[in-house]
Amino acid sequence: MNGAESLVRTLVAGGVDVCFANPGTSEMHFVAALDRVEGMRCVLGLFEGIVTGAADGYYRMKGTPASTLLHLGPGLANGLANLHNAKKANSGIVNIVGQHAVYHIEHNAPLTSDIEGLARPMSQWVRTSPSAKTVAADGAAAIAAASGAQAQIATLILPADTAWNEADGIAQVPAPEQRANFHAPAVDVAAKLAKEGETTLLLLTGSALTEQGLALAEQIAGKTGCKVISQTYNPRMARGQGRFFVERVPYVVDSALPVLKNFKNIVLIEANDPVAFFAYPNKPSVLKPEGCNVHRMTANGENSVAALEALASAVGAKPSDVKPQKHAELVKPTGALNHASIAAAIALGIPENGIVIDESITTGRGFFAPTAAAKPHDWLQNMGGSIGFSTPVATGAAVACPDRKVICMVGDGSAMYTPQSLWTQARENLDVTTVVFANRNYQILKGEFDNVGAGAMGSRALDMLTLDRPNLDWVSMAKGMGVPGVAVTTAEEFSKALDNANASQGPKLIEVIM
Ligand SMILES: Cc1ncc(C[n+]2csc(CCOP(=O)(O)OP(=O)(O)O)c2C)c(N)n1
Repeated sequence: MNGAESLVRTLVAGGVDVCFANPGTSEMHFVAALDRVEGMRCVLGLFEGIVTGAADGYYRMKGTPASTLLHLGPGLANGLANLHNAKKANSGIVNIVGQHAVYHIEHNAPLTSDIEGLARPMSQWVRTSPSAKTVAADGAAAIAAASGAQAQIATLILPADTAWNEADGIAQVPAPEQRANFHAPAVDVAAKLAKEGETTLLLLTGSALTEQGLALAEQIAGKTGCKVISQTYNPRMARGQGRFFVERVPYVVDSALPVLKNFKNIVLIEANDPVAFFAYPNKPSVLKPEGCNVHRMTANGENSVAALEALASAVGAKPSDVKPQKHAELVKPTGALNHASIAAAIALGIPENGIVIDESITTGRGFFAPTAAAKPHDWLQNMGGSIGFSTPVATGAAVACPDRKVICMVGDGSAMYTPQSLWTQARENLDVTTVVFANRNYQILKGEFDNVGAGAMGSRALDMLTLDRPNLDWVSMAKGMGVPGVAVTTAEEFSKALDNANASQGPKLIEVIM
């Protein structure tokens, strides 16, 4: 068995049985090993941002890592933006990058580069395997680093000769770290603060946004009167009928400040201290009001559900303390497409147990409240702000959950970063409906131009923020990649297109012309 085969066998034995790949010459022995080893599903992405984003979506839905296969420094570099997003989402990925044979590196061939240097900012764990004898053990260590409570981006660099030379066999994966429990004294402090009622905010993300975590937060809020809000962006949130609806801290600074202004205490449950996405002249970076105390109850990797159970018990909260919530009614929209009618159609179009990937940018800013009473679903957001995240993440989520429908909502500007996802969805027959909001603008940046005080917009500046000349034709692009598409211009047409998409399995695209 050569090194590549020892690695693939170690991956499969260690539970990493999906590999999102875009290989080159230095990875050919890994590719060859796929033919000899049963049990590895290999999914080709036609750009590395698809590969790394898909691995992020896979982890968020499955809770265990997939592997990638990337081609030297440039392949890794193409995938870095979505690795950045995945790292911010605390996703685990076994990120495998090919390298020249060790003896070839000194010759400075065209593809030679500092791969470790490129990997480090977007990986918490980086190792170059020194020989075919060590590849299996290094692969096992990468799996352990990408799994468990503190899942990481683990980049394993695989020189070509370590792949083709003779190996010793496969390696056992060390037991990953278990999710740490929580600190009881931190819960005691949170209990004291929660009892102060509406001047205390529980700020949630991570495992606190599971159905179970939210149900406990709802009981605590019902009993004590404290408020519960989620971070602006969250890796995954359980939402829809029967689940506790929580608002998010608004993205826009001027909207976030009034939401937070009356809190004397913020209890962080995996969440970060609320800060503005960007700095703006004469606006604060820190969004909490002056004098507000921040207390951390749990950090990423800790068991927030167990901590919320302890908090509920400390304040005496029970299921009967839950206060009923009134949600926006679901009504089929008619007439023109606008943010409200689009939201109403989406709310009815989310299928039972659906997975929603949200990169809707300005079109979707108001989607949360109107979709509160949609069928139960999970909602995934971009944690790192690098656009081009959603269609790859949708691809990986669909691979992870073949029995759930994925709805990917994406602005046309964002969708143009990683449109190749559609080809992978067609090839793998993934159940993804991509909804592109074709406003033919970088709409958000028009607002940001004002917000940073850039002055009056002239025609050359405007040209940098518009996507016209020519207009993008999403239905044709989808067709070219094997995905059937339809363009809609009214609310009725949009609802019908969503119903049609839900009526059958497989990838589809809806271009919402705004
Ligand atoms: C990798 C990367 N490049 C550029 C940006 C800056 N940026 C943020 S939003 C945006 C445009 C988004 O346009 P679209 O998806 O059409 O949504 P809209 O603003 O029109 O709602 C750009 C270019 C970014 N966030 N990430």
